[in-house]
Amino acid sequence: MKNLLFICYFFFSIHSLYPQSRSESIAITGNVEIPLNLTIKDLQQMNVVSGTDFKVVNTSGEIRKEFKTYKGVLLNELLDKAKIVLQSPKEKGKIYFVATATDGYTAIFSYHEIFNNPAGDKVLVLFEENGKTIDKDGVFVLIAGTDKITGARHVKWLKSIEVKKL
Ligand SMILES: Nc1nc2c(c(=O)[nH]1)N[C@H]1C(S)=C(S)[C@@H](COP(=O)(O)O)O[C@H]1N2
Ligand SMILES: [Mo]
Repeated sequence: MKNLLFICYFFFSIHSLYPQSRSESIAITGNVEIPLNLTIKDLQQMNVVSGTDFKVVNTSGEIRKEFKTYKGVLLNELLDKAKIVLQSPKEKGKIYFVATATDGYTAIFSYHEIFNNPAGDKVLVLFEENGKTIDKDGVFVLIAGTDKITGARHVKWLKSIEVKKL
């Protein structure tokens, strides 16, 4: 009985440390020529962008979290690597990207927001916060740096980016 209690306690503790399942890779899927499944190692070999002082702000304006430094790769670079399928340039207006986490949390970006607006140069898939791998919030976290309420499209436990067309 004691052993059973101990085992239950052990699994409960692990569960509260990692309430969501962690995805060790990000799948880039959908309307792409080359579907990808990228690990931290893959991202480290791409153009790594570093930044400082990111604040995760919620709808009430409260700072939920702050990281001093971060490292990641631009979403537009990941999408270029996967090569978005376009029959004609006019289709760009119909293309959008769905970032999904292991708990089902979702954020959406449009093609023009990412490739035709300064906002796109601040959308990153992070693999490092404060000089360390991410840990508590999963392996990858997506951020949208020019958002006002940065919490809304701060996607923890990121597992996939889907390229879709209306
Ligand atoms: N995967 C995932 N990411 C998420 C959420 C979530 O429930 N699941 N909550 C969001 C919300 S509502 C906010 S305000 C920010 C900061 O929330 P936190 O303090 O729980 O990290 O993360 C966002 N990212
Ligand atoms: Mo939030």
